[in-house]
Amino acid sequence: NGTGAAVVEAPLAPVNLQQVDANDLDKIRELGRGQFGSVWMAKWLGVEVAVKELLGQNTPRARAEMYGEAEMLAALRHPCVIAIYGLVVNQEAPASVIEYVRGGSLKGGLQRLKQHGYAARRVRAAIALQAARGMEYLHSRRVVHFDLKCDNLLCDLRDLHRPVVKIGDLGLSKKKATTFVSGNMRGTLPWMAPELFPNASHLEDDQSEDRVTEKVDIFSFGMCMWEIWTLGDQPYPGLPLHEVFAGIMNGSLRPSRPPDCQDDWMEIMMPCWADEPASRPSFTEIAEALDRLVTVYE
Ligand code: ACK
Repeated sequence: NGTGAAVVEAPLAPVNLQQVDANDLDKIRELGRGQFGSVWMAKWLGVEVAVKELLGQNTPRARAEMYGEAEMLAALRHPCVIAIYGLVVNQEAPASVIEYVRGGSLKGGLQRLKQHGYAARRVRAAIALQAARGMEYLHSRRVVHFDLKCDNLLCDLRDLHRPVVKIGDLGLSKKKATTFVSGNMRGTLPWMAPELFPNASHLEDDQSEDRVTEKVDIFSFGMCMWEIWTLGDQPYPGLPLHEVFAGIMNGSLRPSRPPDCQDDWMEIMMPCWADEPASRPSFTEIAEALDRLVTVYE
């Protein structure tokens, strides 16, 4: 540019986050791969951590997304929300260093409980309660998750008297601005609230945008409660995606009552799926109801 000054390439790593030296990280084993890259169990100066590494699509856009998630996590602190420790910047693949949760995804944790034939109601209520508390906190900080599902929750279920559940993946979360910009699909289909679909049924475009609020997470939470009760079943097995899409949008499709599902569980879960977002409960209400259930099921 003629001035001799270095051209700064956007995006920059957030400055308020600890910079982790790649040489201090001892990668132990790969936990899994997502679209974005891979997750490792590692030791950072001897302490167990999880490292989320960008691979393949190490583009400015992917980096911006990772930094955005890291920055958002750094501003949050709650026992039911994963903690971030820092960012690795001195290696080719950018990576974030986050809290390691021993049981991995809640989806997997639930399915392991099912394999072991374990299904105490109280445990399920306690698991749902922790997820609701984490979400209550996110909403109190005006963060909307947009992709809440048991795959994106982390758990430690070694002690079933005190199960640990944390909101684990904020890749799609956004601080809710007063005006919401939509247009691209966000979320995972069977978990997505009807107002998230483009051209939602009878609504005008700008009307449907107004309808996208934090209540989309409540709809998804209802799906999580269904996953928790069924110990990790997949909603609508075998139903073609276009039918799921149409059914959620026109309100005719909601998960059926799981066999043996208690009325008091249904009474918390069903209102989450109200067509009208404003009719859905808040996470505070859900958490209070689940808290009572934990005691009732004792
Ligand atoms: O079910 P899993 O073992 O739990 O498979 C996925 C995999 O990495 C890819 O996302 C696991 N995972 C992700 N983040 C963490 C974390 N912070 N602690 C422990 N496991 C994690 C997840």
